[in-house]
Amino acid sequence: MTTIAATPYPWPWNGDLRPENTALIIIDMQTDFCGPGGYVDAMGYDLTLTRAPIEPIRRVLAAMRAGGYHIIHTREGHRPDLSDLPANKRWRSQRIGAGIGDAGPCGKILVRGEPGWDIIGELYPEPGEIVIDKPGKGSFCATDLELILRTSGIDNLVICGITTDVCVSTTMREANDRGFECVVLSDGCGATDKGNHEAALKMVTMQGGVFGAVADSDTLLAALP
Ligand code: C5J
Repeated sequence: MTTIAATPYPWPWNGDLRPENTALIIIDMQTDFCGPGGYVDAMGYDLTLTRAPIEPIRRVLAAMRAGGYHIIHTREGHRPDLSDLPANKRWRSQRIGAGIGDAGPCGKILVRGEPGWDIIGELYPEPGEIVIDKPGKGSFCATDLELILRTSGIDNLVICGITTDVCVSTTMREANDRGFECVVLSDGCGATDKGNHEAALKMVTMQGGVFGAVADSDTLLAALP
Protein backbone atom coordinates (compact mmCIF):
# COMPACT_ATOMS: atom_id res chain seq x y z
CA MET A 1 0.00 0.00 0.00
CA THR A 2 1.54 3.31 -1.13
CA THR A 3 0.02 6.76 -1.03
CA ILE A 4 1.28 10.30 -1.40
CA ALA A 5 0.33 13.09 1.00
CA ALA A 6 -2.11 14.88 -1.29
CA THR A 7 -5.01 17.22 -0.54
CA PRO A 8 -7.73 16.41 0.46
CA TYR A 9 -6.83 12.71 0.85
CA PRO A 10 -3.82 10.40 0.61
CA TRP A 11 -3.60 9.56 -3.10
CA PRO A 12 -4.50 7.21 -4.72
CA TRP A 13 -7.69 6.35 -2.85
CA ASN A 14 -6.89 2.61 -2.65
CA GLY A 15 -3.12 2.81 -2.08
CA ASP A 16 -2.47 0.87 -5.28
CA LEU A 17 0.30 3.04 -6.74
CA ARG A 18 2.63 1.10 -9.05
CA PRO A 19 4.47 1.87 -12.30
CA GLU A 20 2.30 -0.69 -14.10
CA ASN A 21 -1.01 1.02 -13.30
CA THR A 22 0.09 4.67 -13.19
CA ALA A 23 0.80 7.20 -15.94
CA LEU A 24 2.30 10.66 -15.96
CA ILE A 25 0.29 12.76 -18.39
CA ILE A 26 1.94 16.00 -19.49
CA ILE A 27 -0.51 18.38 -21.09
CA ASP A 28 0.39 20.69 -24.00
CA MET A 29 3.95 21.75 -23.05
CA GLN A 30 4.23 23.28 -26.52
CA THR A 31 6.00 26.43 -27.69
CA ASP A 32 2.59 27.85 -28.58
CA PHE A 33 1.66 27.83 -24.88
CA CYS A 34 4.95 28.75 -23.21
CA GLY A 35 7.48 29.93 -25.79
CA PRO A 36 8.34 33.32 -27.27
CA GLY A 37 6.39 34.04 -30.45
CA GLY A 38 3.78 31.36 -29.74
CA TYR A 39 0.02 31.55 -29.30
CA VAL A 40 -0.01 32.59 -25.62
CA ASP A 41 2.72 35.17 -26.27
CA ALA A 42 0.74 36.56 -29.23
CA MET A 43 -2.28 36.99 -26.94
CA GLY A 44 -0.12 39.16 -24.68
CA TYR A 45 0.06 36.98 -21.58
CA ASP A 46 3.03 36.74 -19.21
CA LEU A 47 5.06 33.72 -20.30
CA THR A 48 6.71 33.33 -16.89
CA LEU A 49 3.39 31.93 -15.63
CA THR A 50 3.18 29.17 -18.21
CA ARG A 51 6.94 28.49 -18.06
CA ALA A 52 6.96 28.09 -14.27
CA PRO A 53 6.08 24.36 -14.33
CA ILE A 54 8.87 23.38 -16.77
CA GLU A 55 11.47 22.58 -14.11
CA PRO A 56 9.12 20.69 -11.73
CA ILE A 57 7.80 18.66 -14.67
CA ARG A 58 11.34 17.96 -15.86
CA ARG A 59 12.22 16.47 -12.45
CA VAL A 60 9.03 14.40 -12.23
CA LEU A 61 9.43 13.21 -15.82
CA ALA A 62 13.00 12.06 -15.16
CA ALA A 63 11.99 10.18 -12.00
CA MET A 64 8.93 8.55 -13.52
CA ARG A 65 10.85 7.57 -16.67
CA ALA A 66 13.53 6.00 -14.48
CA GLY A 67 10.86 4.23 -12.42
CA GLY A 68 9.26 2.64 -15.48
CA TYR A 69 5.95 4.50 -15.25
CA HIS A 70 3.83 5.10 -18.35
CA ILE A 71 4.56 8.51 -19.88
CA ILE A 72 1.97 10.28 -22.01
CA HIS A 73 2.32 13.68 -23.70
CA THR A 74 -0.47 15.69 -25.33
CA ARG A 75 -0.43 18.41 -27.98
CA GLU A 76 -3.30 20.73 -28.81
CA GLY A 77 -3.39 21.46 -32.51
CA HIS A 78 -5.29 21.31 -35.76
CA ARG A 79 -4.85 19.70 -39.14
CA PRO A 80 -3.02 21.87 -41.67
CA ASP A 81 -6.23 22.21 -43.71
CA LEU A 82 -8.02 23.36 -40.51
CA SER A 83 -10.84 20.91 -41.18
CA ASP A 84 -11.00 20.10 -37.45
CA LEU A 85 -10.98 23.74 -36.31
CA PRO A 86 -14.44 24.91 -35.27
CA ALA A 87 -15.28 28.27 -36.83
CA ASN A 88 -16.13 29.79 -33.45
CA LYS A 89 -12.76 28.75 -31.96
CA ARG A 90 -10.96 30.36 -34.90
CA TRP A 91 -13.07 33.52 -34.73
CA ARG A 92 -12.46 33.96 -31.00
CA SER A 93 -8.70 33.53 -31.43
CA GLN A 94 -8.64 36.09 -34.26
CA ARG A 95 -10.50 38.59 -32.05
CA ILE A 96 -7.67 38.47 -29.50
CA GLY A 97 -5.01 38.90 -32.18
CA ALA A 98 -3.71 35.31 -32.29
CA GLY A 99 -5.74 33.63 -35.01
CA ILE A 100 -5.39 29.85 -34.96
CA GLY A 101 -4.08 28.82 -38.38
CA ASP A 102 -2.64 32.28 -39.07
CA ALA A 103 1.09 32.77 -39.67
CA GLY A 104 3.19 33.89 -36.71
CA PRO A 105 6.85 33.93 -35.69
CA CYS A 106 6.67 30.19 -34.86
CA GLY A 107 4.74 29.18 -37.96
CA LYS A 108 0.98 28.77 -38.24
CA ILE A 109 -0.53 29.04 -34.78
CA LEU A 110 -1.61 25.70 -33.24
CA VAL A 111 -1.26 23.83 -36.52
CA ARG A 112 0.19 20.31 -36.46
CA GLY A 113 3.73 20.09 -37.79
CA GLU A 114 4.52 23.79 -37.24
CA PRO A 115 7.44 24.77 -34.95
CA GLY A 116 5.18 26.48 -32.41
CA TRP A 117 2.97 23.44 -32.06
CA ASP A 118 5.84 21.17 -31.09
CA ILE A 119 6.66 20.17 -27.51
CA ILE A 120 9.47 22.21 -25.95
CA GLY A 121 12.95 20.68 -25.97
CA GLU A 122 13.23 20.41 -22.16
CA LEU A 123 10.29 18.01 -22.05
CA TYR A 124 10.51 16.40 -25.46
CA PRO A 125 9.02 12.90 -25.72
CA GLU A 126 11.41 9.99 -25.91
CA PRO A 127 10.92 7.28 -28.54
CA GLY A 128 8.19 4.91 -27.42
CA GLU A 129 6.32 7.42 -25.25
CA ILE A 130 2.68 7.98 -26.13
CA VAL A 131 1.82 11.32 -27.75
CA ILE A 132 -1.84 12.27 -28.05
CA ASP A 133 -2.84 14.86 -30.63
CA LYS A 134 -6.03 16.57 -29.65
CA PRO A 135 -8.05 19.25 -31.42
CA GLY A 136 -9.70 20.50 -28.23
CA LYS A 137 -9.03 21.27 -24.60
CA GLY A 138 -9.79 17.86 -23.13
CA SER A 139 -7.44 14.98 -23.95
CA PHE A 140 -10.28 12.47 -24.33
CA CYS A 141 -12.28 14.35 -26.95
CA ALA A 142 -11.65 12.99 -30.48
CA THR A 143 -8.58 10.96 -29.38
CA ASP A 144 -7.71 7.36 -28.54
CA LEU A 145 -6.47 8.20 -25.03
CA GLU A 146 -9.15 6.23 -23.16
CA LEU A 147 -8.56 3.13 -25.30
CA ILE A 148 -4.82 3.36 -24.64
CA LEU A 149 -5.26 3.78 -20.88
CA ARG A 150 -7.68 0.84 -20.61
CA THR A 151 -5.58 -1.39 -22.86
CA SER A 152 -2.47 -0.62 -20.78
CA GLY A 153 -4.21 -1.29 -17.45
CA ILE A 154 -3.71 2.26 -16.22
CA ASP A 155 -5.91 3.37 -13.29
CA ASN A 156 -3.96 6.31 -11.85
CA LEU A 157 -3.08 9.55 -13.63
CA VAL A 158 -0.50 12.07 -12.42
CA ILE A 159 -1.52 15.17 -14.36
CA CYS A 160 0.61 18.24 -15.09
CA GLY A 161 1.18 20.78 -17.87
CA ILE A 162 -0.53 23.88 -19.15
CA THR A 163 -2.86 25.50 -18.74
CA THR A 164 -4.25 24.64 -15.30
CA ASP A 165 -7.65 26.21 -15.84
CA VAL A 166 -8.17 25.07 -19.44
CA CYS A 167 -6.62 21.88 -20.84
CA VAL A 168 -5.35 20.45 -17.53
CA SER A 169 -8.66 21.01 -15.80
CA THR A 170 -10.75 19.75 -18.72
CA THR A 171 -8.62 16.61 -19.03
CA MET A 172 -8.80 15.91 -15.29
CA ARG A 173 -12.57 16.26 -15.28
CA GLU A 174 -12.93 13.99 -18.31
CA ALA A 175 -10.63 11.40 -16.72
CA ASN A 176 -12.43 11.54 -13.38
CA ASP A 177 -15.80 10.98 -15.04
CA ARG A 178 -14.36 7.87 -16.70
CA GLY A 179 -13.29 6.43 -13.33
CA PHE A 180 -9.58 7.22 -13.49
CA GLU A 181 -7.94 8.26 -10.21
CA CYS A 182 -6.23 11.62 -10.73
CA VAL A 183 -3.77 13.81 -8.89
CA VAL A 184 -2.74 17.19 -10.31
CA LEU A 185 0.68 18.65 -9.49
CA SER A 186 0.23 22.17 -8.12
CA ASP A 187 3.71 23.37 -9.16
CA GLY A 188 3.67 21.16 -12.26
CA CYS A 189 1.04 23.25 -13.99
CA GLY A 190 0.50 26.90 -14.76
CA ALA A 191 -2.08 29.24 -16.28
CA THR A 192 -2.15 32.57 -18.08
CA ASP A 193 -3.77 34.01 -14.94
CA LYS A 194 -2.50 33.27 -11.42
CA GLY A 195 -5.94 33.58 -9.86
CA ASN A 196 -7.37 31.07 -12.33
CA HIS A 197 -4.51 28.66 -11.60
CA GLU A 198 -5.24 28.80 -7.89
CA ALA A 199 -9.00 28.57 -8.36
CA ALA A 200 -8.69 25.56 -10.67
CA LEU A 201 -6.59 23.71 -8.08
CA LYS A 202 -8.97 24.65 -5.27
CA MET A 203 -11.94 23.31 -7.25
CA VAL A 204 -10.33 19.86 -7.38
CA THR A 205 -10.31 19.62 -3.59
CA MET A 206 -13.92 20.55 -2.85
CA GLN A 207 -16.54 17.93 -1.91
CA GLY A 208 -13.84 15.62 -0.54
CA GLY A 209 -11.88 15.70 -3.81
CA VAL A 210 -14.57 16.05 -6.44
CA PHE A 211 -12.12 15.57 -9.33
CA GLY A 212 -9.30 13.83 -7.42
CA ALA A 213 -6.47 15.33 -5.40
CA VAL A 214 -3.69 17.95 -5.49
CA ALA A 215 -0.03 17.48 -4.50
CA ASP A 216 3.22 19.24 -5.22
CA SER A 217 6.04 17.64 -7.14
CA ASP A 218 8.40 17.22 -4.16
CA THR A 219 5.71 15.38 -2.22
CA LEU A 220 5.11 13.07 -5.17
CA LEU A 221 8.82 12.46 -5.72
CA ALA A 222 9.41 11.68 -2.05
CA ALA A 223 6.70 9.02 -2.00
CA LEU A 224 6.95 7.52 -5.48
CA PRO A 225 7.61 3.79 -5.34
C1 C5J B 1 -5.56 26.75 -24.10
C2 C5J B 1 -4.46 24.84 -23.14
N1 C5J B 1 -5.45 27.48 -23.00
N2 C5J B 1 -3.51 23.94 -23.42
N3 C5J B 1 -5.05 25.50 -24.18
O1 C5J B 1 -6.13 27.23 -25.06
O2 C5J B 1 -4.78 25.06 -21.99
